[in-house]
Amino acid sequence: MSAPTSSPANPAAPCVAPARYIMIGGFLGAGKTTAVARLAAALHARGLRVGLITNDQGSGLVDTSVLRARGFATEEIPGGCFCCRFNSLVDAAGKLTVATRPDVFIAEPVGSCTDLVATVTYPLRRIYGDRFAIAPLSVLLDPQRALRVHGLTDTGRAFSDKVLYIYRKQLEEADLIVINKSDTLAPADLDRLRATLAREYPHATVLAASARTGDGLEPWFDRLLATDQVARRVMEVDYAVYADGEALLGWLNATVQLDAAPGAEFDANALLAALARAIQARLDTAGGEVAHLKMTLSPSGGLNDLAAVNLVRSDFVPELGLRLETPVAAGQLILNLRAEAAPETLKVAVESAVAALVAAGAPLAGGQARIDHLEHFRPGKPQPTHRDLAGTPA
Ligand SMILES: Nc1nc2c(ncn2[C@@H]2O[C@H](COP(=O)(O)OP(=O)(O)OP(=O)(O)O)[C@@H](O)[C@H]2O)c(=O)[nH]1
Ligand SMILES: [Mg+2]
Repeated sequence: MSAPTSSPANPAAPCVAPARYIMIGGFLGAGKTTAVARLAAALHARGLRVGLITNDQGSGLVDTSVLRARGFATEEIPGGCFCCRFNSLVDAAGKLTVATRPDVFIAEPVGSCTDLVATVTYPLRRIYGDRFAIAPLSVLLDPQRALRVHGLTDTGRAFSDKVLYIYRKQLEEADLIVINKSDTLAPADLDRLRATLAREYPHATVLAASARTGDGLEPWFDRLLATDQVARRVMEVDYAVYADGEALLGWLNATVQLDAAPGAEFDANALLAALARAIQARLDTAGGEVAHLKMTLSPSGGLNDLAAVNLVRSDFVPELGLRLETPVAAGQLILNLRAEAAPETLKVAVESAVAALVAAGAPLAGGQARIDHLEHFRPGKPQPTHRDLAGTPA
């Protein structure tokens, strides 16, 4: 693939080869951002320029902070999903083009979003066909969650039916279903899950990989680079059920300034883990199933160093994916929480967990926490900018 050159009149418009547009979807916590970072690194190693686009219903995104910390050019689209903010998606590609002239765009849609083929990739192809070569749509899944959804295990708390409607619709429109986190699966469970997915979603190719260990990624990445999405009839979506499902998910984004007592320092890794456990315990008491709690802590005045923690199910453990090597005197916490619970429940859980951490003294070295920004809401009814019922041929 050769690098596109941009026209001064319209910086998003390449004069030569179209940039490849890769979208990696999947439910909340499936491992999309981890996979995006892996794919971006693999493309970089092949000498390709990469531009990343993140997306969320709110602002203050952990994913943007994680991807930028890894050194990738990243634009974010806050305040609504790609389908409802289609023009922002194209603008984001334009901004990245001005900055880095990417050969490949990788976009991560919101994990509660579906109908992306009809509302994003088909319109992109129809309107900007000469600008983007659209790769097959990948939908990642967390196998532990998938075993529950497909009735292959009866352990753990489940989402309600309307949330599961979105989950299943995501898989229904996938060209490639990627069973991610294969490192967490016994071979027999992987076989059962693969067989179930192949039977229920016959249009899709089912792959297995681990974005964490790197196993199985190359064959998937090769497909994303070598093949284009093939147009087929779009699936039917009941937007009333879809909207109800989204509205069952509480959403909370916050940024918190953390300061140790004068002259003191605190262990950011331990603090993140303790805060995640405290929020988890409070939500567990309230009965809400966690879809994804993710937090980053960046030291004040630090460059790209970051500590990060994730929790992807109520009955799992918070995992520290990135660590800070040395204690910090102050830092900014970004917190994104999505769970099947009322937004007010999330707010109470987060605020009381932060207050308890300060009151305990030791985790913050006797310091203070100041919540600078906190938004909590239920995602609004999805209202796509476009909805194409058929794709123009590639
Ligand atoms: N064991 C294991 N964990 C993984 C793998 N891929 C991702 N994870 C973990 O899963 C958690 C969620 O990963 P993300 O990449 O943030 O998931 P996401 O789909 O982008 O989440 P949202 O953007 O919130 O929807 C993190 O703790 C990751 O480290 C994998 O292959 N194996
Ligand atoms: Mg993500």
